[in-house]
Amino acid sequence: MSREAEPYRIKMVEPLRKISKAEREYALKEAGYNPFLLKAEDVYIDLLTDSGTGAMSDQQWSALMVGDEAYAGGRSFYKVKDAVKDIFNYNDIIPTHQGRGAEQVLFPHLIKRKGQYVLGNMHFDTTMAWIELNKAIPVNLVINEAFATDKEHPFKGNFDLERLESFIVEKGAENIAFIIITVTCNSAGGQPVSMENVRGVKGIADKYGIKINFDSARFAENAYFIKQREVGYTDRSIKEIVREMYAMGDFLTMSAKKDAIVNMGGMIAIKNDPDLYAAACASCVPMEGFVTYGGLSGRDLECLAVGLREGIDVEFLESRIGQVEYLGEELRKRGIPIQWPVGGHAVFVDAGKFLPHIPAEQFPAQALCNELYLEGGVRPVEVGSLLLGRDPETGIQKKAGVEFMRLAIPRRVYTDRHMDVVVKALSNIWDRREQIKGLEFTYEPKVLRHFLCRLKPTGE
Ligand code: P61
Repeated sequence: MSREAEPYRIKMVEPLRKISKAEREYALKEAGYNPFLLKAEDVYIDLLTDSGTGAMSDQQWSALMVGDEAYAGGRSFYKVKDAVKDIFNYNDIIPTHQGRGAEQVLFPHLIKRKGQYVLGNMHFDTTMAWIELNKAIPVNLVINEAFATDKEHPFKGNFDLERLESFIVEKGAENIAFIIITVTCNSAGGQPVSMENVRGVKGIADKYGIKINFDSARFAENAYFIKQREVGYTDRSIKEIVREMYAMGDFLTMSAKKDAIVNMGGMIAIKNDPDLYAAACASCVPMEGFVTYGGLSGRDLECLAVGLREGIDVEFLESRIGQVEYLGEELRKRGIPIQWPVGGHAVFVDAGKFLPHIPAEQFPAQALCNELYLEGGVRPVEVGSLLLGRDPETGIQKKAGVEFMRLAIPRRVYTDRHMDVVVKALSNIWDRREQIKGLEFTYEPKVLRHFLCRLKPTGE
């Protein structure tokens, strides 16, 4: 694959430190075999997440200085509002401190009663948590190809439209609170949703009078894949693709820490529904803050307005997704099983296939995360049964479609040489994979347990 060089040069650097293997062993044990509990200083290459970990540009850092810190009606709010109108063509915004803040404020206005369903391609964990906390039931209706990691498919984030419609017919449209289209589909491996599929979802939603929310953390990466892979979009700009797509939705929730390249921030945007906007505003004030800052300082909003525009730059997207592809291809060449094609923000390693001797309830992907830390000082994250948790009603462990270890690449932060370190470390583990053990709990919190749980290797 031939790639252009990065469309930027580096103006500021941050030193990295690599501790010894003995120190890593000690640190991991102290962290209860849960990489979330490691000190970041003890990590060499941090691929836990692409969320809030990107490098801001000189334009963003200088925008910080002109932030308007007025409590109400600040200038910086209007810059974000203008950027959202320009890129998404949605009229109203409510800033929030991050993506889950947006979910917390908006979802109670969409879920009318206990037991309603929220239909998604695949809900991310915090989204699922907010749906469940509002006493609704999240349902995933992604196509089966999403779980066939070695099967080529350009849009593995797509909804299974037949299952979507038959679910609505079976349960009754009045029992569906709303639909969420997550772009890209994080839990399936950062996999995109095609424009054609969004059109299909919109057709069904209109037929049954159901509203559509876009979970928009990686909206620009999704648009880039449409430009690359979908017939008729090659010559369209990223903004044109985003506008066409969002014309089919009613509102959006966004974690701005991903494609909008800020360290903290999120928002709700509403296309054209003054009543919903008014209701969400009324909740925002006690939960997040006044409606023109919603948990963010004026300087955060300034950076966000700039980041939204930088995030849709096609040369940047080409370089960013090119780096993720580079990592994926190097691993695949060595026979390491990954979700293929790779997603926009991360390479997802199929840990179930990597460690077939470890059963799901002993969390093979978490075991692989730990091993990669021990081997190379690299910190990935588990996206499998540990993250999925238990059924809130029965307490039974849910089983993930695929046990993924995610290598999420922060934006504009690491070079390809860092990717080579990851490839080497994972290849070394591949050669001795039979020796790796599963894990069991020593402490298991009830909600979103993966963040704070403690584990130990089985039999130790
Ligand atoms: C991530 F380990 N994602 O991918 P907030 N929607 C979507 C997300 O990807 C998302 C949110 C909403 C993270 C952060 C993260 O167990 C974890 O700004 C598609 O994080 O509130 C977040 O946005 C929520 C990492 C979240 C985790 C939960 O890394």
